[in-house]
Order: sequence, then structure tokens, then C-alpha cells
Amino acid sequence: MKLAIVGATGLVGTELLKVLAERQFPLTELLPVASAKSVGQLVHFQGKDYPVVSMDDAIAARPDIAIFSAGGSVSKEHAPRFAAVGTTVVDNSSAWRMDPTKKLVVPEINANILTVADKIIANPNCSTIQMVVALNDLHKAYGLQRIVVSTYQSVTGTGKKAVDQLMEERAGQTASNPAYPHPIDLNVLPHIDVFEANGYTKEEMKMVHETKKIMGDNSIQVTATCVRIPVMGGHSEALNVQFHKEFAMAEVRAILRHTAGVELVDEPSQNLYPMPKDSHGRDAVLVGRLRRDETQGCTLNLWVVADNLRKGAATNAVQIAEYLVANKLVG
Ligand code: 11C
Repeated sequence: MKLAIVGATGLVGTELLKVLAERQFPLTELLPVASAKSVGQLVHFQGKDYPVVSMDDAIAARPDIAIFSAGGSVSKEHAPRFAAVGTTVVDNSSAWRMDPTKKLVVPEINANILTVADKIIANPNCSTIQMVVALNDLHKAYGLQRIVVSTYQSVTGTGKKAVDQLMEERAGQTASNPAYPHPIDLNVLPHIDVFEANGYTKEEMKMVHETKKIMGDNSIQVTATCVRIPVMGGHSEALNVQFHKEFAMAEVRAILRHTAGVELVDEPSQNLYPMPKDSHGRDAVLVGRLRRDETQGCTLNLWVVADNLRKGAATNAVQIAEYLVANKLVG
């Protein structure tokens, strides 16, 4: 497989290279692509140095797969150019997710919808991925009716600029080039991405729309409050989930123990519950704090944590690429 990584020097791009190496993705050639100022810079991968190439050079090389993680506008402009030369693009941005002609894929849930004709495949938002991985098998068993989600999201979701802001503030300095309109250290911002006309943020509305598309069920009601916290790596979510059918707690635990991509961490008597620090560098979606909502029927409370740069971005994209290879949908 000839593979291009667009945005190879960013936080997700760096994680992509780690995940590809760990999972021994069957690569014959790597084409790291980054902004013009990074062309020629070397990217280290599996004991070798690869020079960063320009977008045009990468397209001319006609890779089998290109994984994009360089923001929506880069994806909008350049993903169709790769697709036009026969490359299959797996795109981490929000550019194509809600396009009805593009598939939005979490491999544990819906990779089976992919065909050889899919030349631009969208990777969902990190906070959506961990939520749907946790809920998919429960949805099959009991039918999701409504999800109320509150997120506690790491600064790594914003990128390097936000990581630098937190570290500078923590060192007692004023951030030189802040990513947020307010300090993030010793603070909490109920604001992720831009505000929309309905008063919700774009991040909140991504969780609403993407969940329905991935689950293939427009009747699922989702309402979200997305919050940035001063944590370095790992998004957390408090979910209140109402099902159509009643459930037994023991059965819910059994389902989660067997859900692909989920690890149940739920021993409160031993102070064991998912925390972002325990998600670092891991692909599992950690689920715990399982409680029946005692205020209404068929409703469950749970706490879901995952490394947003791994399952929330890089790992999910690599899993899609692996599925394409394994099912001979590329190359
Ligand atoms: C965050 N979820 O934590 C965002 C980052 O649509 O892919 C990913 C944005 C996206 O800020």
C-alpha cells in the first residue's frame, strides 16, 4: 500500500504514524504531506526518515490511500483531487461528514457499508466516536431513544496551539498565541468550536447529527453540552441515556464487557472508574460509573473516556484503512 498522510506533522498526524507502526499497517511507501513551509523536513517512521512532500507531489504519486488530518478547508480543496486520481481518502475533518454522498464510519459499527466506489470516507468527530462505540451494542439490545451528553474535552482536541496555551499558563506566563478566548488553566470553557444560530456550538451539533448518521437511525434524540477542560489528552463524557426497552443492570454490564472497542472499568468500591490519564496511548473506550437513572424508566447513566487522538482520530482512521485493505476495496 502506498499511503499519504496529509497533515503528517500535526498532533493527529504524529499519532497516525505511531498507530500505523504499532499495528504494522502493510505499507510499501509513505508520503508525508504538510504545509509548504514543512516540505523537505524529515518525518521518522519505523527506523527510516521520510521527507515531507507537497500536496501536488503526493497527488502525482497516486497513493492507494490518503489519510487527511489538516483541517476542513484543506480537505474540501484537496480530497477530491486525490479521489480524482483513484486514491481513497479517509478524512478526519468535518468537511464531508454530513454530505449525504459520503459515508461516516466507525469500523466497530458500520464499516460494512463501505464499497470500492467510496473515494472520500469521513472519520467522525472524536467526542462522537467514543460515545457511539460505548452505546452501539446497548442500542441493539434496548433501542436508543434519547441521549443527554455533557463532555469534558482535552486541549489536545484543539491542537498544538492549545497545548502550548495550557503549558504557558501553567508555567505562570500569559499565553503568547492563545487558542481560546479565555485562560484554560484553572478554568473550564463551555465553548468548543463556533457558536451556531441555535445557541449550540458546532461541536455540540456534530454530536447530534453524526450519531444519527453512524447509527443509521434519525429517530435517536441527542442533546449535548461540550466543555473544554485543562486536561492534556483524553476526552470524558457523562451520558444520560434513555432506551425504548427496560434493561437489567447485570445484562448491561455483560453487554459492555463484550462490546468491541470497549473496556469496562467500573469498580467504585475500589475507586476504579475511567479517567483521561488512563486512556493515554490506548485505543479502548473506557466505560464506567454505570447507574440506573432513578428518576425515570429505561434510563442509564454512564461515564465514557477515550484518548481523543487515538480512537477519537488516528486509530479510527487506520482501522478504516485496514478494513479497506482487508476487503480489497483499494489498491
Ligand atoms: C475538539 N472534537 O476536541 C474537537 C476536535 O471535527 O474533527 C476535532 C474536531 C473535528 O476540539
